[in-house]
Amino acid sequence: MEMEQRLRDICRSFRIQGSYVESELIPVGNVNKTYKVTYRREEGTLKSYIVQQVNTFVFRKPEQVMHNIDLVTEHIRAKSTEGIPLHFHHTADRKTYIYADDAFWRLYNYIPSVTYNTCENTEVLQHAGEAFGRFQKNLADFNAEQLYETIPNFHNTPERLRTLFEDAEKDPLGLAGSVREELSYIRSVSSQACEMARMQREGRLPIRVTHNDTKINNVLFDRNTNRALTIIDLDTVMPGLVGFDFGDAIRSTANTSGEDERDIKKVALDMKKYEAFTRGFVGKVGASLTEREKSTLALGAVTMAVECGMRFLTDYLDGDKYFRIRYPEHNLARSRCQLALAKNMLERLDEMQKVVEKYI
Ligand code: GN1
Ligand code: MG
Repeated sequence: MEMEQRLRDICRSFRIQGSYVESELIPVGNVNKTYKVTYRREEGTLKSYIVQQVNTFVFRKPEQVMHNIDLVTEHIRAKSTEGIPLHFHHTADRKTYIYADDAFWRLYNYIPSVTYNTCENTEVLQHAGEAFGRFQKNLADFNAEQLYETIPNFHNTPERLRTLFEDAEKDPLGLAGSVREELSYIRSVSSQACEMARMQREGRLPIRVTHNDTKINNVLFDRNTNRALTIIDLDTVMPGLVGFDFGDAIRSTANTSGEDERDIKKVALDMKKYEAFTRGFVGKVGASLTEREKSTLALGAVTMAVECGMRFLTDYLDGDKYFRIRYPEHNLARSRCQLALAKNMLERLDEMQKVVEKYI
């Protein structure tokens, strides 16, 4: 009851019209707390909203997160012709958030839909690729300098590499000896993994708006047609490289196994899934990319797999403080899986790039 009153007060702050009907906690995500709240409008129809409490431990500057989200969603909403755009409601003083009882809240439109954590269906994967490609395309004319870097150095691969080797050197838990093989593999591919960061530094790749969490479970699909309706979880929208958004999607969805498969013999790039996502993504955004961007998409997938492998390994060496684990060596297993995937992709890089070119 107490929570219900709180949600009603929040809805009033966001100027929701009609009478309150019900609310429910939606058990999604590991970071924020999400509620679906339903109102009956004056004419009798029901309308639902997502009311979300943002985790301010993870997002230390939530106003900056909302600044980014507000600009990006309004830009997309102004031109969107496909799907259903996200719409963050504003308060009377034009803010997309409120503080209530020391918590940080926001409210956006509820979109009836279905989501997938993993996906074998290549048609759905193509639709996911189209959704992320459309996101890029809609933001191709958006000046990324307007955005805050809400998590500094998020995809600064050389910095991630430095951190890993520094932590392996300090070795607070005495684990470095057991991961020598992984460290030496990472060193052997570090130049390739840092190549895109180098190009970025030298101004050879344009800075765009990137989503930075391009997993398939962040796409809402139409229940009946399986077409993508919108992309959610915009908390990490920041300036970045298009190849990283593409690459993170490939790393997470086009693996023959899960992200943390312990039997690395099972880990490889699934070429069918890769082709399906690529077809959708490149088909939507390919024409608005520079030649160099196009030529680095496949490398972006390798980069993201190595970088993710480094992040998991760093967290393992540091005592699992960042990623939630389900068993003691979970981060090590995740790291090995990502590195095995990177290895397989590096062997097939030309083949991967050919698929990109096929759909440009
Ligand atoms: C984290 O928590 P989740 O699944 O949204 C991480 C991503 C990693 C992913 C790996 C803000 O995302 O960068 O790719 O784990 N997000 C952040 O599973 O660090
Ligand atoms: Mg996320």
